[in-house]
Amino acid sequence: MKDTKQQWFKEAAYGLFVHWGLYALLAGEYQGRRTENIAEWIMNDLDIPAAEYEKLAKEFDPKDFDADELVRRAKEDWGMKYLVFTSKHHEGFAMYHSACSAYNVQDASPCGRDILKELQLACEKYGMKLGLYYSQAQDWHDPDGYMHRKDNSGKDYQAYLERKCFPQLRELLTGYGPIALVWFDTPMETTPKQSEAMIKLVKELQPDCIVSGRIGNNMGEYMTTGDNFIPRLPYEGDWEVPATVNDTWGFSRFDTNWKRPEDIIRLLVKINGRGGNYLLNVGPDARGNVPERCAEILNEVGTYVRANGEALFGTKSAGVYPYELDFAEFTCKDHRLFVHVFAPVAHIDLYKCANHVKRVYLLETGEDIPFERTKSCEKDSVTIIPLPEHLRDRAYYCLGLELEERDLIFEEFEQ
Ligand code: FHN
Repeated sequence: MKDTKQQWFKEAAYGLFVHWGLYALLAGEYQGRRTENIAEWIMNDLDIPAAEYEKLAKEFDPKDFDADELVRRAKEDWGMKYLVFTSKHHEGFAMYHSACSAYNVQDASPCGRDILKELQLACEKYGMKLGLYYSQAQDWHDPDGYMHRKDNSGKDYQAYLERKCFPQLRELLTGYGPIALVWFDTPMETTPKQSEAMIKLVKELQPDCIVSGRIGNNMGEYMTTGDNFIPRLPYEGDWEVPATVNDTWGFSRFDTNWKRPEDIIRLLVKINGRGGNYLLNVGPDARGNVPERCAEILNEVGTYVRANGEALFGTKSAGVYPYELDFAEFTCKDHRLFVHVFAPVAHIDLYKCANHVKRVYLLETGEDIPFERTKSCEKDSVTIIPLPEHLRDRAYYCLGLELEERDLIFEEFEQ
């Protein structure tokens, strides 16, 4: 079972992924050709030669980027507990001031700023955990870094690791304060020995820094699901779903396939209810702005998160409730069951929950809601919660049930 041994991660529930790099300048299109894949992959997918792609650095000048404002929004408006930033994505460009590669945001672009340093300071100010995405195997700029579905023969990956990956990890873990986690990604041909060496380096420099599931070789300290994939059942141990609000990670001016705020709230609750964390992405544009629609969606989700934080942060897996309910999802804590209600209903009948319910309340106000515990004709335990008038036409609110027992007790199917 995966165990990060870090309480903050177990309780975090909801985090912000930030994918930002030179690809934001192309925004999904290069010389009139649109990529059909995620925007940050454009260099690989449209076969842009490294010598051409690197010229983008000369145009990168994100005058609007305000690290303080981004972190403030993530913390205060969106209700997130940690932030993971692409310090170097597959394109190979370091979004921090790297001494071991001149291909970095401070030295190679008119931007001339250390973006990561700005984020670090903002995270410290707002009490936000800072994690770093680092693409350890794919590096499309380095002749020895892997590409995807291209000819990688003749590449000396070990040389790449020693020349760029390890030194950059060292810089990242010594120059930017406490790093909560390193979000390795796409291990490709990384051997167990190489994964081990990366972990050793991380732990030597920062023993509390967590290593993501994508380190490869099943050596991660938590399970990272596939992108936008949710395990159907609760998963024991620590885990996280990396996910997008539209379909791309890096900014694309063509991708307007935004999820609805309601869908995101449901996904968050589903993931938390199965014991995982939701790491939701924004892809700022080349000037450093989060797309407006994306921010609006996160604001709306944030309203739910802030009103119902008690039922999200620090929750544990709610197990498998025996019945399919289309209007609700559960999260839980010791002595608490939380019912997140997603559609207007007149009453909630919780069949087969054998816990002794002591109190039912509306999370957002603390208002007591009357309820009745009884047995059905089939002798199932039932808690019946007739909803007060003012809730009957509402959706997207949460009820808390105080339980005598620490854990949930669901009855089996038997006749
Ligand atoms: O290739 C990357 C992709 O660009 C993005 O960073 C996601 C985030 O989980 N990870 C990889 C694909 O799984």
